[in-house]
Amino acid sequence: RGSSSNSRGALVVLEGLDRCGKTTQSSRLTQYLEGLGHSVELWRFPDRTTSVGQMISSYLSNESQLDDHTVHLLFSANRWEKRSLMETKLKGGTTLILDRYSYSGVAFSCAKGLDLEWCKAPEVGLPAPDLVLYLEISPEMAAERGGYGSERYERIDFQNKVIKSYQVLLGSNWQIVDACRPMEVIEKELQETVLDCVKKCQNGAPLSHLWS
Ligand code: FDM
Repeated sequence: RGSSSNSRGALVVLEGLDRCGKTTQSSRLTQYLEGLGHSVELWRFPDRTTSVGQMISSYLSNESQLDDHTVHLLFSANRWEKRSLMETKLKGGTTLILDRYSYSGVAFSCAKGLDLEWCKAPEVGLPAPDLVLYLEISPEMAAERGGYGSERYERIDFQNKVIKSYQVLLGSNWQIVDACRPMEVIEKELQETVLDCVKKCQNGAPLSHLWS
């Protein structure tokens, strides 16, 4: 597949508030691309399977307490420990669909009051996504979808702060997707956008690094 010698997989990130539909949409998107014969993998951050990921997981479920800065750096370390595999996969032609990435890292920590530039710094040098799909929904509507669970950040007041910090991060490779619409409508829209992006990367669009 792909005509250019610089052909590679695309790095596509789904972002948004808790319960915006990211997880459903990212797995449907993966199935869609697989169905078209593309090499594609679905990853999620935090990756709770590593030892760093287990520390994060116990923090999120309130089983442990950590300083805000410390947990921020753990989330970042959890991406760095996957960096080399991420780049290998992309160079090998596999498209990666990521359920959350550095934008969650910065948005959630800033919502706690940490400094924006401080939060962005440890992410510098990670592979930059070719496309960020931001699934936009109000915290109230998200909460109605079966209600928030018991994890640390699942509160409406906090989610409102997260929205504000996401807005600061918005860049030219972002697509804002109205996530209040029926699942199938959103799915169709994402398919078209992502397919375009996959083709660009097959044609050799260079991979860049954060924060670009
Ligand atoms: N989260 C996620 C962060 O605070 N920082 C990060 O870097 C990442 C990737 O962890 F509330 C938050 C966002 C969410 C929580 O995410 C767990 P999932 O998608 O529910 O596993």
